[in-house]
Parts: sequence; structure tokens; C-alpha cells
Amino acid sequence: MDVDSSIVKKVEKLCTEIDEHNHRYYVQDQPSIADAEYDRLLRQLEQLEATHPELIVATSPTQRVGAKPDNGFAEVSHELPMLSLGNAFEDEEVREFHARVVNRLEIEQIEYAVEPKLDGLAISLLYEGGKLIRGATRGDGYTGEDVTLNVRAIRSVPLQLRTSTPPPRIEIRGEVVMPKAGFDALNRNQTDIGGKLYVNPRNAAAGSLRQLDPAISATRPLEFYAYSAGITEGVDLPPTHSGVLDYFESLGLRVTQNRSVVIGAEALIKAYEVMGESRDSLSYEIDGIVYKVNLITLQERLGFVSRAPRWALARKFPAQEEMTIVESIDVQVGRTGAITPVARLKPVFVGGVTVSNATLHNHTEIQRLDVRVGDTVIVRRAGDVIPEVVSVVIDQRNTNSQPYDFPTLCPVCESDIVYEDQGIIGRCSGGLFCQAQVKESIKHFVSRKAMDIEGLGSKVVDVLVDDGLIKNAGDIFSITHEQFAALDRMAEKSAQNLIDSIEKSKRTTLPRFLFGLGIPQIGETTAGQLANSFGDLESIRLATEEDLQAVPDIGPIVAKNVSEFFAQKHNQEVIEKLLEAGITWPDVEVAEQDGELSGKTIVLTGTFSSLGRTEAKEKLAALGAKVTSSVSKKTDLVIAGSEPGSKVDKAEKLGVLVVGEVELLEYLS
Ligand code: 5U1
Repeated sequence: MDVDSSIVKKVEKLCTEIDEHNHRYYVQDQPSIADAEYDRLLRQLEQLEATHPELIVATSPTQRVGAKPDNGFAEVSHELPMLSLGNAFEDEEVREFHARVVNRLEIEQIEYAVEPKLDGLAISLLYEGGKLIRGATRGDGYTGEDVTLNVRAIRSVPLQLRTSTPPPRIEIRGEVVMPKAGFDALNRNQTDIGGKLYVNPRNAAAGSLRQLDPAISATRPLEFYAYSAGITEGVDLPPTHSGVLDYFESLGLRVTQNRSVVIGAEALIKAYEVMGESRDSLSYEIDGIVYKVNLITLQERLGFVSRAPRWALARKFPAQEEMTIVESIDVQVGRTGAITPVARLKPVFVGGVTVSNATLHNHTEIQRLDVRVGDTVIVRRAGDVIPEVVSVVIDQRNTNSQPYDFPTLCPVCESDIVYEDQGIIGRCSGGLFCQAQVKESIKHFVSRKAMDIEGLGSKVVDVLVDDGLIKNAGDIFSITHEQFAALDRMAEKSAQNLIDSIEKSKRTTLPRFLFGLGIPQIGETTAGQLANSFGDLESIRLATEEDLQAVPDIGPIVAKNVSEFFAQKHNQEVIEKLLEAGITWPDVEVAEQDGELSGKTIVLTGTFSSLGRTEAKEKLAALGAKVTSSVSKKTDLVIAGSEPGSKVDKAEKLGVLVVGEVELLEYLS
């Protein structure tokens, strides 16, 4: 029996509509409907397809995740080999590359397309008549593996190209990557379920794509970025590489946005430097930059040498991972007593600098890695991030090595180390009895982002504390010129400079002062928010936890920390001493948010599925509301998510209006 044409149309319309939303969400990063609405459309399509299975097409958005193949991955021969790229590490090699291009072509002005070199897994996607018919890994360049079912599950891979005139046949090549945030979330989840942890996003992307069960691949946050065409039939591609990428974009494929076109060798070198600067801000890992002669006719004239094109070059960043040996393991005590184990390494050049120490994060991480003295390890230094040990090369372990015994006593003050946060964080219980904590809190106070006392570096602070000249930050302002000058290796001039910079630092700002106090979990931003919300130190000191929670980004834990910090007698004395020393700051204008909710006190409770509680709080605060955490007679409104708990009962008892998440969303929109 033929299906009613209105149902056929409805199914087609839903497919197109959902496809459009997928494209906006996964390719353009610009979703235009709420998740709940998207889910509703998808459910509608699933229901119609369940009733009319004959209407299911392979390109339907419901068909992304298929069943597990019976015999693993089949082999795929690449009709055109997937070549590799020549590498360069130095500026000079880039100039030589350009000179070779100029010599061969006998053209001086060469235009290059430049784009990031994504650190993932090279993939080929074959489209026939606009439909995705095969996905394959690069393999050895000639033969790869058929991973069609897995690439179909990647939402940024269109199952159908977004054009009414698709090329009869086109192979699109590119990189499958796992964004950094997705990688962190995946590893957190793997930790929770006791699964395998991935060393880096590239391994995670490869491991996720090569899952035999596409349903597992589908849960992994993979993205595909197109960067070149392989075989093409029945289509004239644009004449430049940059034009080809624009064309890919018009077909609905994701293409990196960090691309440009430049002329000449020096511009190539500059582009590398610029890419290096933006590297950390990109959502995915890159390991360099790729240069390609932009005009395709010139690419054809240049041709290939062995397995790499003469018209392209990868300028690589210095390796971020290297192998070295752990010579010893120490623990460091931080400002709040947190114990951080540190591996002392045989010096190794990694990420552009020589590294001899790497963090091992915490007690649990040492156990997870099972790092031992004498082990060969892989060390990673990415950007400005502190170098870390990512794994142990077990094959190279000495047979007589012993597991590391985490200390039970603080190495500085010999107080007990207590374990918090389910045994993950070790903390010295010595408090201000521990010289390490005293020194670190003073170093924090004088640091650049806090009081910015130039010249009062880590070593000077150590000596001042060791010699008993200072016991806390409040003592800094009473050190005399003579006392500084009497320190070992302190020249008269340096002593005077120190006195001058201490004097200068007394004119500061309230956020800097607050940040310098070292209140647990109060970073620069929150210090700024506290200052802007309350305007003066006294109001912050006297604020209740409830008042503090009305500040954007401050939840119950941070509010408790602030409140407890100001309640401690010792902290009050230090602050008093600092103020008596003459520290001042300009008045802060309290940022009054004027809006239609001005004067209203709102309580959020329960879990919100569409927007996070912080986001909800910020949006309400931006409209002038005071958002607090406990319900009282003063509360004007309670907004309840799912599982709201006792606050709703209390609100009902007090006659306070209670609304749900839907009403909140409607109001905000
Ligand atoms: N971004 C980018 N990566 N990548 C890798 N472009 C690019 N092009 C490649 C490779 C192997 O090869 C073409 C030059 C053929």
C-alpha cells in the first residue's frame, strides 16, 4: 500500500529541517533552536519512520548510527594515494621551500594558502551524487580501512551534500579531530567508569574512530575538517586552494576558519608566528601550519617528489611531547597547603624550552600513572601550561624499581598530610605553622597580578621568612632599608629599589588587594566581581554567605570560603596591619544593574536542563535581580528546575510564587 503523500512530504520536510539544524550546530557553531525543540523534531521523525519503515533513507538524520560490522574494518584501496607533507622546523627551511617553488615556476610572486595543521587522523570521504558512500582512514597512503559506519556518526560529516547540483563523484579529504574540551570530558567520563584514559586528543580521535561499534563512536565528540579534494568526476573545482575550501564550505562541510592567503616567504614565516600565538585559543589541537601554493594550475606544474607534493609544506611547532627519565620525585607545598608531587627529570627540550621538572598533579595521578624513580616517561609541555608527565614507558622500566610511596608527613613542617576530596588532594595540616604555606602566601600577595611589588621575588621572600624578618604579608611594609641591605648578596641600590617598589605598591586597587589576600578559590575575576558588587572592603567583610552568593559566579562553596576567611582572627589582624601600613585604593563604583527585575530577589533551585544555573543567574542579574540561595519572606520568586528539594516547600509555605524552567526560558527569550 502506498503511503499517503502528505506523510512522505512530512518525512522529507523533517529530514531537511533536522539536517539544517545539524549543520548550524555542528558545522557553523550557530544553533538556532533549543535542544528540547531539536529533540522533539527528531522524535517526530523517528515515530513516522517507525510506522512507515519504507520511507527511511540512508541520508536520514536518524540513520547516523548503524549496527556493528561482522568482520571488523574492510580494506580500502585509495584510487589516488593519500600523500604526506614535507616538514620544516626552521624559518630557513621555509625560505628554501619558497625558493624551490620560485625556481621551478620562474615566478617571483607566489600566493600561498595557509591553514592550521590539525593534530588528528586523516580521513577520506567519498560522495556520489551528493550522498556519502564511504569513509576511509589514510592507512599507509595507498590502503586504508573502511570506517564508513563510524564517520557517518560524526555530526559534522554531511550524509548528503548541501547542494542541488552535487558533483557526480567527489572525494573530500580532511582530518578527524577531538576538540580539547571534548577530550577532557571523555577522559573524565572514562575515569568515572574505570575505562581506558587517552593520552592526548589525537589518540582519542583515532581510538574513537576505530571503535568496532559505531554506537560507541557516536558518543565521542569527534569533528571533521575538510582540507583537500581527492578524486573528482564531473565537477570543475575553483582555480585556487582557498576557493576549493570555500566550495567545501558551501557543500556543508566544516573547514577551519583560521585560514588566510599570503604572498612570499616572510609572510609564510609571519603566518607561522601568528598561528603559534593563537594555538592555545583554538578549540582543537594543532601541531603546525600548512602552506600550499594557492593556484591549482601552479600546483599541477610543480607536481610531486616521492610521496609529498612540491607545492605544500608543513611547518611544525616544536614537539610538545618527549621522552626522558625521572631522576627523583619530590613534593611541593602550596599556599593553601596543597601537596603537589613533582618529577625531577633528566633535562629534555620539549615545547620549545628545556624542562627539568614536571607536575604529577596529585596522589591519585601518581597511582594512576604508577610513576617510579628511574622510569622513562613521556613529558608534555603545551603552550604556557606547566609540563606534565603523561605516561610511563613500561617496556623500559628497571626490574627492581619500586612504586612511589606518597609521604604521610609534610616535608617542610612535618605536620600530618590529610587527604581531601576522596583522597585525591593531599594537604599539609600545619596551616601557618608551615613555613612553606607562609612563604607561598606572601609570594602570592606580592605577585604581579596582586600587589605587584617589583623585585620582591621568590628567593628574597624565602630569605625574609627564614631569617624571621616577616611572618605574614602584613610585615612586608615594616622592613627597613637597613634590613634589606643586610641580606646576603643584596646591593645597596637593590635594597633602595625594593623599598621604593613596596612604597609604590601601597596605591593599589581593591580587586588586586582582595586577590592578594589569597582567599581560597578567589581568582582575579571573582575578586573583581566582589569589588564591583560591594564597592568596599568593609561590606565584603560583613557580607553574609547569602549576600555573597548574589555575586555572579559565586556559589555556596566560594561564599563559605570568603566568609570563613574574614571570620578568622589571624586574617583580620593581617588585614588591619596592611591597612595601617597605608594601603589604599580608589573608590569602586558599585555596578548597579538596572533592569526590569531591579529590586526583585529570586532564588534558583534544582537542576536546569537547558541552561546552566550560573548562566541563569547571570541573565537574571543582568536584568537587575538579586539572586540568592535561600528562601525567605523577602524572596519575590523561586524558579525551580527538576528535583528542586525543600526550597519549593518553604516557598509555598511562605506564599512565595514558584515557577518552572519553561517559564524562565520564555521570560528570558
Ligand atoms: N591542513 C592540512 N593538513 N593537511 C595534511 N592540509 C593538508 N593537506 C595535506 C595533508 C596530508 O595533504 C595535501 C597537501 C595533499
